[in-house]
Amino acid sequence: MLPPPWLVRGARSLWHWQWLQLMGGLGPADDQGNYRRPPAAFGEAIAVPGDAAEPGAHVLIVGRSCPWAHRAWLVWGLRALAGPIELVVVEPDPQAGRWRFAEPFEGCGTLAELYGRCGAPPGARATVPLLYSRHRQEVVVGESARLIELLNRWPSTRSLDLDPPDQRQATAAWRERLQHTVNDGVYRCGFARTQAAYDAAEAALFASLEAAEAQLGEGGAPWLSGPLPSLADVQLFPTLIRLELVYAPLFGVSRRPLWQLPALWAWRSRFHGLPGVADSCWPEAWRRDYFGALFPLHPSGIVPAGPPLATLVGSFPPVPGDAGSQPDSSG
Ligand SMILES: N[C@@H](CCC(=O)N[C@@H](CS)C(=O)NCC(=O)O)C(=O)O
Repeated sequence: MLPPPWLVRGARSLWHWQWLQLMGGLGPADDQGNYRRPPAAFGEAIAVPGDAAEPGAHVLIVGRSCPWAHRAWLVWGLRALAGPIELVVVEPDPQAGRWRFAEPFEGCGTLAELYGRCGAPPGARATVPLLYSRHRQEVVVGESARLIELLNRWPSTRSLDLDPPDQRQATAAWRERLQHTVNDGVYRCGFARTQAAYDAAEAALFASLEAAEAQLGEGGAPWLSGPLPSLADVQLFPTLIRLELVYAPLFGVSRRPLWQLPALWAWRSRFHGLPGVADSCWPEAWRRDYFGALFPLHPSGIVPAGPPLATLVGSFPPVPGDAGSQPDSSG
């Protein structure tokens, strides 16, 4: 028998109130219900340190599921920086809602301890990515947009410049647009508190994806800002590679599946094929972390099955027996 309408109404408004409280734990919103990402601690731009080329002097701390960490991981991989910069992958602790080290790092068990030790203001979020100096025992930079610029200038044996001079203006314009409407845009959809907030973020997201599609479409350059890959491509990839796996089902960004944007589909496959990119992709960890940890959006914690990554980065449509239809085992 159905419960009486007054009970359904009461339970719904109580649950909605509780949901708003829980969403407050994920991040702040303005009074219109738009998600507002808090600023990072250690967010200042800095110069390449004098001991940059010294093996093991610096450590890049990342988490597999985090798209902001993924962009730093990509530059580290694309520019072959494993010699001078050690990569440390932290694990999520969904119960405590924080990152922890698999092995104690500089005497710290959690990222929050390391932040505290490095002088982060009390209450600052302990976020990845983070570049740490072992010699100075301090954070070099903890904000991904500045960090990828720094890693692009880091001395490397692979002379790849991801800010090619002839494309600099276009790269900067794309990066600025992507940061707000796409990279943060998917979060602004998923973490919206009201329909209007969601609608605005969703429209801006797809307007940018359609602009990228037009840019890369017929006769366009292979990369977002021109003939060479740039930091703009680096910024777009972590969001687009998570689209079908996480963001469409969890954040509600499914108006246009990527197969309806064929130039972007081809671009994603092309980027995934660059040396150093595939090793940074962990689809099982992405799904486990997002669906398992974002309780207010997915209280059951059940991790749904998703398409194998290989079917998202091959040619379209996937050909049976082709590498593109093999199950992905990297995650
Ligand atoms: N603005 C930061 C955002 C980084 C960020 O929000 N990272 C998330 C993971 S996707 C995190 O570490 N969150 C932990 C927390 O908020 O406690 C950047 O771009 O570096």
